[in-house]
Amino acid sequence: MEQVNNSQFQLLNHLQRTKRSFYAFVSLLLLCLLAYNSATIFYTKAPFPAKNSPEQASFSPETAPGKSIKSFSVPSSTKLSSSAPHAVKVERPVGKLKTHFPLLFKNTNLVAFLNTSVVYHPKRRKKHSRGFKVKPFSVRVKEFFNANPLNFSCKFRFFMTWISSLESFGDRELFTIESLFKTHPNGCLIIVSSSMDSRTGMQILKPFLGKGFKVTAISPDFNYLFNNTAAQSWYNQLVQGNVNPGEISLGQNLSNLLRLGLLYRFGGIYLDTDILVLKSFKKLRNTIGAQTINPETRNWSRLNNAVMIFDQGHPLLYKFIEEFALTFDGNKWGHNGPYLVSRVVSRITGRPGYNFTVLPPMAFYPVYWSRIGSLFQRPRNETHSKWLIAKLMQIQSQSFTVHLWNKQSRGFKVEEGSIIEQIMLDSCVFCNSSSFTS
Ligand SMILES: *[C@@H]1O[C@H](CO)[C@@H](O)[C@H](O)[C@H]1NC(C)=O
Ligand SMILES: *[C@@H]1O[C@H](CO)[C@@H](O)[C@H](O)[C@H]1NC(C)=O
Ligand SMILES: *[C@@H]1O[C@H](CO)[C@@H](O)[C@H](O)[C@H]1NC(C)=O
Ligand SMILES: *[C@@H]1O[C@H](CO)[C@@H](O)[C@H](O)[C@H]1NC(C)=O
Ligand SMILES: *[C@@H]1O[C@H](CO)[C@@H](O)[C@H](O)[C@H]1NC(C)=O
Ligand SMILES: *[C@@H]1O[C@H](CO)[C@@H](O)[C@H](O)[C@H]1NC(C)=O
Ligand SMILES: *[C@@H]1O[C@H](CO)[C@@H](O)[C@H](O)[C@H]1NC(C)=O
Ligand SMILES: CC(=O)N[C@H]1CO[C@H](CO)[C@@H](O)[C@@H]1O
Repeated sequence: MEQVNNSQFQLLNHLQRTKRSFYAFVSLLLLCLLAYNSATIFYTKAPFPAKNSPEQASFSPETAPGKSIKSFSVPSSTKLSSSAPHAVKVERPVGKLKTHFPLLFKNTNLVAFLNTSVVYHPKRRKKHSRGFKVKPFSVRVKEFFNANPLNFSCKFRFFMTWISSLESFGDRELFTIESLFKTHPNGCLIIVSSSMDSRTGMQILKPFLGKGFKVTAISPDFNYLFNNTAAQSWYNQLVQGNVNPGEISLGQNLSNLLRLGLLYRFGGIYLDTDILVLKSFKKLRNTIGAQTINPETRNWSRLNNAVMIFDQGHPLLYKFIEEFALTFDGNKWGHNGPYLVSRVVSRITGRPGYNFTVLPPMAFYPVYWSRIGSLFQRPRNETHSKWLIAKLMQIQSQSFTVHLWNKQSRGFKVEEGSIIEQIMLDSCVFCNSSSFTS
Protein backbone atom coordinates (compact mmCIF):
# COMPACT_ATOMS: atom_id res chain seq x y z
CA MET A 1 0.00 0.00 0.00
CA GLU A 2 2.74 2.37 0.93
CA GLN A 3 4.40 1.64 -2.31
CA VAL A 4 1.25 2.48 -4.10
CA ASN A 5 0.80 5.57 -2.01
CA ASN A 6 4.29 6.58 -2.73
CA SER A 7 3.91 6.20 -6.41
CA GLN A 8 0.59 7.98 -6.23
CA PHE A 9 2.36 10.79 -4.49
CA GLN A 10 5.04 10.81 -7.10
CA LEU A 11 2.44 10.93 -9.75
CA LEU A 12 0.71 13.81 -8.02
CA ASN A 13 4.00 15.56 -7.60
CA HIS A 14 4.75 15.09 -11.23
CA LEU A 15 1.35 16.36 -12.18
CA GLN A 16 1.86 19.44 -10.08
CA ARG A 17 5.20 20.05 -11.63
CA THR A 18 3.70 19.62 -15.04
CA LYS A 19 0.98 22.03 -14.06
CA ARG A 20 3.54 24.53 -12.87
CA SER A 21 5.56 24.25 -15.99
CA PHE A 22 2.35 24.52 -17.93
CA TYR A 23 1.61 27.78 -16.16
CA ALA A 24 5.16 28.86 -16.77
CA PHE A 25 4.75 28.03 -20.40
CA VAL A 26 1.48 29.92 -20.63
CA SER A 27 3.04 32.93 -18.92
CA LEU A 28 5.96 32.80 -21.29
CA LEU A 29 3.56 32.59 -24.20
CA LEU A 30 1.66 35.57 -22.86
CA LEU A 31 4.88 37.50 -22.46
CA CYS A 32 5.84 36.65 -26.00
CA LEU A 33 2.48 37.74 -27.24
CA LEU A 34 2.76 40.99 -25.34
CA ALA A 35 6.19 41.62 -26.71
CA TYR A 36 5.01 40.78 -30.18
CA ASN A 37 2.03 43.02 -29.79
CA SER A 38 4.05 45.98 -28.65
CA ALA A 39 6.46 45.34 -31.47
CA THR A 40 3.52 45.43 -33.81
CA ILE A 41 2.34 48.66 -32.32
CA PHE A 42 5.80 50.05 -32.54
CA TYR A 43 6.05 49.01 -36.13
CA THR A 44 2.71 50.54 -36.98
CA LYS A 45 3.76 53.64 -35.18
CA ALA A 46 6.88 54.14 -37.24
CA PRO A 47 5.98 57.19 -39.28
CA PHE A 48 7.34 55.86 -42.54
CA PRO A 49 6.95 52.14 -42.86
CA ALA A 50 7.05 52.83 -46.55
CA LYS A 51 10.79 52.89 -46.44
CA ASN A 52 10.97 49.14 -46.06
CA SER A 53 7.82 48.16 -47.81
CA PRO A 54 8.21 48.97 -51.48
CA GLU A 55 10.63 46.17 -52.07
CA GLN A 56 8.38 43.72 -50.36
CA ALA A 57 5.57 45.15 -52.31
CA SER A 58 7.38 44.44 -55.50
CA PHE A 59 8.92 41.14 -54.72
CA SER A 60 7.09 39.18 -52.10
CA PRO A 61 3.69 37.59 -52.47
CA GLU A 62 2.95 38.18 -48.80
CA THR A 63 2.24 41.82 -49.42
CA ALA A 64 -0.49 41.51 -51.95
CA PRO A 65 -2.65 44.60 -51.60
CA GLY A 66 -5.44 42.96 -49.67
CA LYS A 67 -3.13 41.40 -47.16
CA SER A 68 -1.07 44.44 -46.46
CA ILE A 69 -4.02 46.40 -45.22
CA LYS A 70 -3.88 44.98 -41.73
CA SER A 71 -0.26 45.59 -41.04
CA PHE A 72 -0.03 49.01 -42.56
CA SER A 73 -3.27 50.84 -42.06
CA VAL A 74 -2.82 53.40 -39.36
CA PRO A 75 -6.32 54.50 -38.64
CA SER A 76 -6.78 57.98 -37.40
CA SER A 77 -10.14 58.53 -38.97
CA THR A 78 -13.23 56.72 -37.82
CA LYS A 79 -13.71 54.94 -41.10
CA LEU A 80 -10.74 52.68 -40.70
CA SER A 81 -10.62 52.31 -36.97
CA SER A 82 -12.13 48.86 -36.94
CA SER A 83 -9.25 47.29 -38.79
CA ALA A 84 -6.64 47.85 -36.09
CA PRO A 85 -8.21 49.33 -33.00
CA HIS A 86 -5.14 48.87 -30.83
CA ALA A 87 -3.15 51.23 -32.94
CA VAL A 88 -5.49 54.13 -32.50
CA LYS A 89 -4.43 54.77 -28.94
CA VAL A 90 -0.81 54.76 -29.83
CA GLU A 91 -1.25 56.84 -32.89
CA ARG A 92 -3.16 59.76 -31.49
CA PRO A 93 -0.45 61.07 -29.15
CA VAL A 94 2.01 61.06 -32.02
CA GLY A 95 -0.32 63.46 -33.72
CA LYS A 96 2.06 64.04 -36.57
CA LEU A 97 0.43 61.86 -39.14
CA LYS A 98 -1.91 63.79 -41.31
CA THR A 99 -5.49 62.68 -41.39
CA HIS A 100 -5.44 61.22 -44.85
CA PHE A 101 -1.96 59.84 -44.95
CA PRO A 102 -2.83 56.41 -43.59
CA LEU A 103 -4.85 55.65 -46.66
CA LEU A 104 -1.68 55.65 -48.65
CA PHE A 105 -0.43 52.77 -46.58
CA LYS A 106 -3.42 50.62 -47.27
CA ASN A 107 -1.66 49.30 -50.29
CA THR A 108 2.07 48.88 -50.08
CA ASN A 109 2.28 48.69 -53.81
CA LEU A 110 0.69 52.06 -53.97
CA VAL A 111 3.24 53.42 -51.56
CA ALA A 112 5.98 52.17 -53.79
CA PHE A 113 4.12 53.58 -56.70
CA LEU A 114 3.82 56.97 -55.07
CA ASN A 115 7.22 57.21 -53.53
CA THR A 116 9.60 57.62 -56.38
CA SER A 117 12.59 58.21 -54.16
CA VAL A 118 12.10 54.72 -52.80
CA VAL A 119 11.26 53.23 -56.13
CA TYR A 120 14.42 54.48 -57.65
CA HIS A 121 16.86 52.97 -55.24
CA PRO A 122 15.72 49.51 -54.37
CA LYS A 123 18.49 47.64 -52.61
CA ARG A 124 18.24 44.59 -54.80
CA ARG A 125 18.64 46.60 -57.90
CA LYS A 126 21.72 48.28 -56.50
CA LYS A 127 23.28 44.92 -55.79
CA HIS A 128 22.84 43.89 -59.37
CA SER A 129 23.88 47.11 -60.97
CA ARG A 130 27.10 47.06 -58.92
CA GLY A 131 26.98 50.59 -57.69
CA PHE A 132 25.79 52.19 -60.92
CA LYS A 133 22.96 54.56 -60.21
CA VAL A 134 19.61 53.64 -61.67
CA LYS A 135 18.82 56.03 -64.46
CA PRO A 136 16.01 58.53 -64.03
CA PHE A 137 12.58 57.65 -65.35
CA SER A 138 12.68 60.11 -68.25
CA VAL A 139 16.05 58.82 -69.41
CA ARG A 140 14.89 55.22 -69.24
CA VAL A 141 11.76 56.01 -71.26
CA LYS A 142 13.65 57.93 -73.92
CA GLU A 143 16.41 55.35 -74.18
CA PHE A 144 13.89 52.57 -74.55
CA PHE A 145 12.06 54.35 -77.35
CA ASN A 146 15.20 55.54 -79.10
CA ALA A 147 17.61 52.68 -78.69
CA ASN A 148 17.60 50.36 -81.66
CA PRO A 149 20.24 47.75 -81.13
CA LEU A 150 18.84 45.61 -83.92
CA ASN A 151 18.31 48.57 -86.18
CA PHE A 152 14.81 48.61 -84.96
CA SER A 153 12.89 51.83 -84.65
CA CYS A 154 9.71 52.21 -82.66
CA LYS A 155 6.94 52.98 -85.11
CA PHE A 156 4.41 53.20 -82.28
CA ARG A 157 4.93 54.23 -78.68
CA PHE A 158 2.54 52.39 -76.40
CA PHE A 159 1.98 52.94 -72.70
CA MET A 160 0.13 50.80 -70.23
CA THR A 161 0.07 51.28 -66.48
CA TRP A 162 -0.03 48.59 -63.81
CA ILE A 163 -0.47 49.60 -60.20
CA SER A 164 -1.37 46.25 -58.70
CA SER A 165 0.84 43.44 -57.52
CA LEU A 166 2.85 41.19 -59.81
CA GLU A 167 0.71 38.21 -58.88
CA SER A 168 -2.39 39.86 -60.26
CA PHE A 169 -0.76 40.42 -63.66
CA GLY A 170 -2.44 37.45 -65.31
CA ASP A 171 -3.36 35.74 -68.55
CA ARG A 172 -5.72 38.46 -69.62
CA GLU A 173 -3.11 41.17 -69.30
CA LEU A 174 -0.61 39.03 -71.16
CA PHE A 175 -3.10 38.42 -73.89
CA THR A 176 -3.78 42.10 -74.41
CA ILE A 177 -0.03 42.46 -74.97
CA GLU A 178 -0.11 39.61 -77.48
CA SER A 179 -2.85 41.36 -79.42
CA LEU A 180 -0.93 44.61 -79.31
CA PHE A 181 2.19 43.08 -80.86
CA LYS A 182 0.23 40.98 -83.31
CA THR A 183 -1.16 44.17 -84.83
CA HIS A 184 1.91 46.35 -84.18
CA PRO A 185 5.03 44.18 -84.50
CA ASN A 186 7.13 47.32 -84.81
CA GLY A 187 5.57 49.01 -81.80
CA CYS A 188 7.29 49.55 -78.45
CA LEU A 189 5.45 49.12 -75.18
CA ILE A 190 6.32 50.54 -71.78
CA ILE A 191 4.38 49.19 -68.83
CA VAL A 192 4.64 51.95 -66.26
CA SER A 193 4.65 50.07 -63.00
CA SER A 194 6.80 49.70 -59.94
CA SER A 195 5.82 46.08 -59.34
CA MET A 196 6.54 45.01 -62.92
CA ASP A 197 9.82 46.97 -62.92
CA SER A 198 11.63 44.10 -61.23
CA ARG A 199 13.41 40.92 -62.12
CA THR A 200 10.25 38.86 -61.67
CA GLY A 201 8.28 41.36 -63.70
CA MET A 202 10.73 41.18 -66.58
CA GLN A 203 10.59 37.39 -66.35
CA ILE A 204 6.87 37.64 -67.06
CA LEU A 205 7.59 39.68 -70.18
CA LYS A 206 10.44 37.48 -71.35
CA PRO A 207 8.46 35.42 -73.90
CA PHE A 208 7.73 38.66 -75.78
CA LEU A 209 11.38 39.66 -75.78
CA GLY A 210 12.18 36.18 -77.04
CA LYS A 211 9.96 36.85 -80.03
CA GLY A 212 11.84 40.08 -80.70
CA PHE A 213 9.12 42.42 -79.45
CA LYS A 214 10.08 45.58 -77.63
CA VAL A 215 8.47 45.72 -74.22
CA THR A 216 9.71 46.83 -70.82
CA ALA A 217 8.47 47.94 -67.42
CA ILE A 218 9.58 51.21 -65.80
CA SER A 219 8.63 52.69 -62.41
CA PRO A 220 7.00 56.09 -62.73
CA ASP A 221 8.41 59.37 -61.48
CA PHE A 222 5.46 61.60 -60.74
CA ASN A 223 7.60 64.58 -59.92
CA TYR A 224 8.98 64.49 -63.41
CA LEU A 225 5.67 63.72 -65.12
CA PHE A 226 3.68 66.45 -63.42
CA ASN A 227 6.47 69.04 -63.29
CA ASN A 228 5.15 72.41 -64.45
CA THR A 229 1.59 71.17 -64.83
CA ALA A 230 -1.45 71.85 -62.69
CA ALA A 231 -1.04 68.36 -61.23
CA GLN A 232 2.31 69.20 -59.65
CA SER A 233 0.94 70.92 -56.58
CA TRP A 234 -1.98 68.49 -56.39
CA TYR A 235 0.49 65.63 -56.28
CA ASN A 236 2.68 67.34 -53.69
CA GLN A 237 -0.37 67.90 -51.53
CA LEU A 238 -1.35 64.28 -51.93
CA VAL A 239 2.06 63.03 -50.85
CA GLN A 240 1.99 65.37 -47.88
CA GLY A 241 -1.41 64.00 -46.96
CA ASN A 242 -3.39 67.14 -47.62
CA VAL A 243 -5.64 65.75 -50.32
CA ASN A 244 -8.54 63.60 -49.30
CA PRO A 245 -8.19 60.54 -51.52
CA GLY A 246 -11.79 59.66 -50.72
CA GLU A 247 -13.41 56.31 -50.33
CA ILE A 248 -12.42 54.77 -53.62
CA SER A 249 -9.18 53.25 -54.63
CA LEU A 250 -6.58 55.93 -54.89
CA GLY A 251 -4.52 53.73 -57.15
CA GLN A 252 -7.15 53.60 -59.84
CA ASN A 253 -7.69 57.29 -59.64
CA LEU A 254 -4.02 58.07 -59.78
CA SER A 255 -3.81 55.86 -62.84
CA ASN A 256 -6.30 58.21 -64.48
CA LEU A 257 -3.81 61.02 -63.96
CA LEU A 258 -0.71 58.99 -64.77
CA ARG A 259 -1.89 58.17 -68.30
CA LEU A 260 -2.43 61.85 -68.98
CA GLY A 261 1.03 62.74 -67.71
CA LEU A 262 2.66 60.01 -69.82
CA LEU A 263 1.02 61.12 -73.04
CA TYR A 264 1.62 64.77 -72.25
CA ARG A 265 5.36 64.25 -71.66
CA PHE A 266 6.12 61.69 -74.34
CA GLY A 267 3.22 61.41 -76.73
CA GLY A 268 1.98 58.04 -77.95
CA ILE A 269 -0.83 55.58 -77.42
CA TYR A 270 -2.24 54.80 -74.02
CA LEU A 271 -4.11 51.51 -73.52
CA ASP A 272 -5.80 50.02 -70.48
CA THR A 273 -4.70 46.47 -69.72
CA ASP A 274 -8.12 45.11 -70.68
CA ILE A 275 -8.03 46.33 -74.26
CA LEU A 276 -7.71 43.80 -77.08
CA VAL A 277 -6.10 45.38 -80.12
CA LEU A 278 -7.53 44.29 -83.47
CA LYS A 279 -6.24 46.82 -85.98
CA SER A 280 -3.28 49.07 -86.56
CA PHE A 281 -3.43 52.60 -85.16
CA LYS A 282 -1.28 53.97 -87.96
CA LYS A 283 -3.93 56.32 -89.28
CA LEU A 284 -4.99 57.66 -85.88
CA ARG A 285 -3.66 60.84 -84.41
CA ASN A 286 -4.89 62.93 -81.47
CA THR A 287 -7.87 60.71 -80.95
CA ILE A 288 -10.19 59.78 -78.12
CA GLY A 289 -13.17 57.45 -78.27
CA ALA A 290 -16.81 57.77 -77.31
CA GLN A 291 -18.28 55.00 -75.22
CA THR A 292 -21.91 56.00 -75.75
CA ILE A 293 -23.82 58.14 -78.17
CA ASN A 294 -27.20 59.76 -77.93
CA PRO A 295 -29.33 57.61 -80.26
CA GLU A 296 -31.38 60.61 -81.41
CA THR A 297 -28.80 63.33 -82.01
CA ARG A 298 -26.01 60.84 -82.81
CA ASN A 299 -23.74 63.10 -80.75
CA TRP A 300 -21.54 61.35 -78.20
CA SER A 301 -22.84 61.37 -74.66
CA ARG A 302 -19.80 59.93 -72.90
CA LEU A 303 -16.14 59.49 -73.78
CA ASN A 304 -13.75 57.01 -72.22
CA ASN A 305 -10.08 57.29 -71.31
CA ALA A 306 -9.11 53.62 -71.77
CA VAL A 307 -7.67 54.30 -75.25
CA MET A 308 -6.04 57.63 -76.08
CA ILE A 309 -3.69 58.62 -78.86
CA PHE A 310 -2.04 62.01 -78.52
CA ASP A 311 0.98 63.98 -79.61
CA GLN A 312 3.44 65.10 -76.97
CA GLY A 313 2.33 68.30 -75.23
CA HIS A 314 -1.12 68.33 -76.81
CA PRO A 315 -3.19 71.19 -75.34
CA LEU A 316 -6.18 68.92 -74.69
CA LEU A 317 -4.00 66.76 -72.43
CA TYR A 318 -2.97 69.84 -70.53
CA LYS A 319 -6.64 70.69 -70.05
CA PHE A 320 -7.37 67.18 -68.81
CA ILE A 321 -4.55 67.40 -66.28
CA GLU A 322 -5.70 70.81 -65.15
CA GLU A 323 -9.25 69.55 -64.71
CA PHE A 324 -8.00 66.60 -62.70
CA ALA A 325 -6.08 68.81 -60.29
CA LEU A 326 -8.89 71.33 -59.96
CA THR A 327 -11.82 68.98 -59.54
CA PHE A 328 -10.42 65.76 -58.05
CA ASP A 329 -13.09 64.01 -56.07
CA GLY A 330 -12.12 60.61 -54.76
CA ASN A 331 -15.69 59.88 -53.73
CA LYS A 332 -17.45 59.98 -57.07
CA TRP A 333 -17.25 57.01 -59.36
CA GLY A 334 -15.63 57.85 -62.68
CA HIS A 335 -15.41 61.53 -61.85
CA ASN A 336 -11.66 61.76 -62.51
CA GLY A 337 -11.63 59.32 -65.41
CA PRO A 338 -14.25 58.87 -68.16
CA TYR A 339 -16.42 61.69 -66.82
CA LEU A 340 -13.42 63.99 -66.70
CA VAL A 341 -12.51 63.63 -70.36
CA SER A 342 -16.19 64.00 -71.27
CA ARG A 343 -16.52 67.22 -69.23
CA VAL A 344 -13.43 68.80 -70.70
CA VAL A 345 -14.13 67.86 -74.30
CA SER A 346 -17.71 69.12 -74.18
CA ARG A 347 -16.46 72.38 -72.70
CA ILE A 348 -13.77 73.07 -75.28
CA THR A 349 -15.61 71.77 -78.35
CA GLY A 350 -15.73 74.49 -80.95
CA ARG A 351 -12.88 76.46 -79.42
CA PRO A 352 -9.88 77.02 -81.67
CA GLY A 353 -6.47 75.59 -80.82
CA TYR A 354 -7.54 72.05 -80.03
CA ASN A 355 -7.15 69.72 -82.94
CA PHE A 356 -8.40 66.25 -82.15
CA THR A 357 -10.90 63.59 -83.20
CA VAL A 358 -13.65 61.84 -81.28
CA LEU A 359 -14.33 58.40 -82.74
CA PRO A 360 -17.70 56.66 -82.35
CA PRO A 361 -18.16 53.77 -79.86
CA MET A 362 -17.55 51.15 -82.55
CA ALA A 363 -13.90 52.25 -82.81
CA PHE A 364 -12.72 51.29 -79.32
CA TYR A 365 -15.74 50.23 -77.26
CA PRO A 366 -17.91 48.16 -79.61
CA VAL A 367 -19.80 46.53 -76.75
CA TYR A 368 -21.11 48.42 -73.77
CA TRP A 369 -19.90 47.19 -70.38
CA SER A 370 -23.28 45.86 -69.31
CA ARG A 371 -23.44 43.61 -72.39
CA ILE A 372 -19.85 42.40 -72.45
CA GLY A 373 -20.95 38.92 -71.37
CA SER A 374 -22.45 38.34 -74.82
CA LEU A 375 -18.96 38.27 -76.34
CA PHE A 376 -17.97 35.33 -74.14
CA GLN A 377 -20.97 33.15 -75.00
CA ARG A 378 -21.19 30.32 -77.50
CA PRO A 379 -24.22 30.41 -79.84
CA ARG A 380 -27.35 29.38 -77.94
CA ASN A 381 -29.73 28.94 -80.89
CA GLU A 382 -30.01 29.95 -84.50
CA THR A 383 -31.06 33.54 -83.86
CA HIS A 384 -28.27 33.99 -81.38
CA SER A 385 -25.80 32.42 -83.76
CA LYS A 386 -26.74 34.86 -86.52
CA TRP A 387 -26.41 37.75 -84.13
CA LEU A 388 -22.95 36.60 -83.04
CA ILE A 389 -21.74 36.29 -86.63
CA ALA A 390 -23.06 39.73 -87.53
CA LYS A 391 -21.52 41.26 -84.41
CA LEU A 392 -18.18 39.60 -85.07
CA MET A 393 -18.13 40.88 -88.64
CA GLN A 394 -19.04 44.36 -87.48
CA ILE A 395 -16.25 44.35 -84.89
CA GLN A 396 -13.72 42.93 -87.35
CA SER A 397 -14.47 45.57 -89.93
CA GLN A 398 -15.00 48.66 -87.77
CA SER A 399 -13.21 48.27 -84.46
CA PHE A 400 -9.61 49.08 -83.57
CA THR A 401 -10.00 47.59 -80.12
CA VAL A 402 -12.41 45.73 -77.89
CA HIS A 403 -12.63 46.90 -74.31
CA LEU A 404 -13.22 43.86 -72.12
CA TRP A 405 -14.32 45.94 -69.11
CA ASN A 406 -12.47 43.54 -66.85
CA LYS A 407 -14.31 44.65 -63.77
CA GLN A 408 -17.49 43.31 -65.36
CA SER A 409 -16.11 40.34 -67.26
CA ARG A 410 -13.30 39.07 -65.04
CA GLY A 411 -15.13 35.91 -64.07
CA PHE A 412 -16.49 35.01 -67.50
CA LYS A 413 -15.26 31.90 -69.26
CA VAL A 414 -14.50 32.07 -72.95
CA GLU A 415 -16.95 29.61 -74.42
CA GLU A 416 -16.15 27.63 -77.52
CA GLY A 417 -17.60 29.40 -80.55
CA SER A 418 -17.79 32.77 -78.82
CA ILE A 419 -16.72 36.06 -80.34
CA ILE A 420 -13.86 36.43 -77.88
CA GLU A 421 -12.56 33.00 -78.82
CA GLN A 422 -12.52 33.97 -82.48
CA ILE A 423 -10.80 37.27 -81.70
CA MET A 424 -8.23 35.43 -79.60
CA LEU A 425 -7.50 33.03 -82.43
CA ASP A 426 -7.00 35.97 -84.76
CA SER A 427 -4.85 38.08 -82.47
CA CYS A 428 -2.63 35.66 -80.61
CA VAL A 429 1.13 35.57 -80.83
CA PHE A 430 1.90 32.42 -78.86
CA CYS A 431 -1.50 30.88 -79.53
CA ASN A 432 -1.26 28.45 -76.64
CA SER A 433 -3.77 29.96 -74.27
CA SER A 434 -5.96 27.16 -73.00
CA SER A 435 -8.64 29.47 -71.73
CA PHE A 436 -9.18 33.11 -71.18
CA THR A 437 -10.41 33.01 -67.65
CA SER A 438 -8.38 34.24 -64.74
C1 LIG B 1 9.53 58.32 -49.60
O1 LIG B 1 10.82 57.83 -49.39
C2 LIG B 1 11.69 58.71 -48.73
C3 LIG B 1 13.08 58.14 -48.72
O2 LIG B 1 13.08 56.79 -48.33
C4 LIG B 1 11.12 58.98 -47.35
O3 LIG B 1 11.96 59.88 -46.67
C5 LIG B 1 9.74 59.56 -47.50
O4 LIG B 1 9.19 59.76 -46.24
C6 LIG B 1 8.86 58.62 -48.28
N1 LIG B 1 7.57 59.26 -48.53
C7 LIG B 1 6.43 58.59 -48.49
C8 LIG B 1 5.22 59.36 -48.84
O5 LIG B 1 6.38 57.41 -48.20
C1 LIG C 1 19.22 50.15 -90.63
O1 LIG C 1 18.07 50.93 -90.96
C2 LIG C 1 18.30 51.89 -91.96
C3 LIG C 1 17.05 52.71 -92.16
O2 LIG C 1 16.07 52.42 -91.20
C4 LIG C 1 18.71 51.18 -93.24
O3 LIG C 1 18.97 52.14 -94.24
C5 LIG C 1 19.93 50.36 -92.99
O4 LIG C 1 20.26 49.62 -94.14
C6 LIG C 1 19.70 49.39 -91.84
N1 LIG C 1 20.93 48.69 -91.53
C7 LIG C 1 20.99 47.40 -91.34
C8 LIG C 1 22.31 46.85 -91.01
O5 LIG C 1 19.99 46.67 -91.38
C1 LIG D 1 11.03 70.69 -63.51
O1 LIG D 1 11.30 71.60 -64.55
C2 LIG D 1 12.34 72.51 -64.27
C3 LIG D 1 12.47 73.43 -65.45
O2 LIG D 1 11.28 74.05 -65.73
C4 LIG D 1 13.64 71.76 -64.03
O3 LIG D 1 14.64 72.67 -63.67
C5 LIG D 1 13.43 70.76 -62.92
O4 LIG D 1 14.59 69.99 -62.77
C6 LIG D 1 12.26 69.86 -63.23
N1 LIG D 1 12.02 68.98 -62.12
C7 LIG D 1 11.84 67.67 -62.27
C8 LIG D 1 11.56 66.90 -61.03
O5 LIG D 1 11.85 67.11 -63.34
C1 LIG E 1 -24.39 67.84 -81.63
O1 LIG E 1 -23.07 68.30 -81.74
C2 LIG E 1 -22.94 69.42 -82.60
C3 LIG E 1 -21.48 69.74 -82.73
O2 LIG E 1 -20.69 68.95 -81.94
C4 LIG E 1 -23.71 70.60 -82.04
O3 LIG E 1 -23.61 71.69 -82.90
C5 LIG E 1 -25.13 70.20 -81.87
O4 LIG E 1 -25.84 71.22 -81.23
C6 LIG E 1 -25.25 68.92 -81.06
N1 LIG E 1 -26.62 68.50 -81.06
C7 LIG E 1 -27.30 68.35 -79.95
C8 LIG E 1 -28.72 67.98 -80.11
O5 LIG E 1 -26.79 68.45 -78.85
C1 LIG F 1 -5.33 68.71 -87.31
O1 LIG F 1 -4.72 67.42 -87.25
C2 LIG F 1 -4.72 66.73 -88.50
C3 LIG F 1 -4.10 65.40 -88.26
O2 LIG F 1 -4.68 64.75 -87.23
C4 LIG F 1 -3.97 67.53 -89.54
O3 LIG F 1 -4.06 66.86 -90.76
C5 LIG F 1 -4.57 68.92 -89.65
O4 LIG F 1 -3.79 69.68 -90.52
C6 LIG F 1 -4.60 69.59 -88.29
N1 LIG F 1 -5.26 70.87 -88.38
C7 LIG F 1 -4.81 71.96 -87.83
C8 LIG F 1 -5.64 73.17 -87.98
O5 LIG F 1 -3.78 71.97 -87.18
C1 LIG G 1 -31.85 32.25 -78.32
O1 LIG G 1 -30.82 32.48 -77.36
C2 LIG G 1 -30.83 33.79 -76.81
C3 LIG G 1 -29.59 33.95 -75.96
O2 LIG G 1 -29.49 32.96 -74.99
C4 LIG G 1 -32.10 34.02 -76.04
O3 LIG G 1 -32.12 35.31 -75.51
C5 LIG G 1 -33.29 33.82 -77.00
O4 LIG G 1 -34.47 33.92 -76.27
C6 LIG G 1 -33.21 32.48 -77.70
N1 LIG G 1 -34.23 32.45 -78.74
C7 LIG G 1 -34.92 31.38 -79.02
C8 LIG G 1 -35.89 31.49 -80.16
O5 LIG G 1 -34.82 30.37 -78.37
C1 LIG H 1 2.55 30.04 -73.99
O1 LIG H 1 3.80 30.28 -74.55
C2 LIG H 1 4.59 31.23 -73.87
C3 LIG H 1 5.84 31.48 -74.66
O2 LIG H 1 6.46 30.30 -75.06
C4 LIG H 1 4.88 30.72 -72.47
O3 LIG H 1 5.65 31.65 -71.76
C5 LIG H 1 3.58 30.48 -71.75
O4 LIG H 1 3.82 29.94 -70.48
C6 LIG H 1 2.67 29.56 -72.54
N1 LIG H 1 1.39 29.53 -71.93
C7 LIG H 1 0.68 28.43 -71.76
C8 LIG H 1 -0.66 28.56 -71.13
O5 LIG H 1 1.10 27.35 -72.11
C1 LIG I 1 -13.25 59.39 -59.01
C2 LIG I 1 -12.76 58.19 -59.67
O1 LIG I 1 -12.28 58.18 -60.78
N1 LIG I 1 -12.87 57.16 -58.94
C3 LIG I 1 -12.36 55.90 -59.33
C4 LIG I 1 -11.37 55.49 -58.31
O2 LIG I 1 -11.04 54.16 -58.49
C5 LIG I 1 -12.13 53.26 -58.47
C6 LIG I 1 -11.63 51.89 -58.68
O3 LIG I 1 -10.81 51.49 -57.68
C7 LIG I 1 -13.07 53.57 -59.57
O4 LIG I 1 -14.18 52.71 -59.48
C8 LIG I 1 -13.51 54.96 -59.44
O5 LIG I 1 -14.24 55.28 -60.57
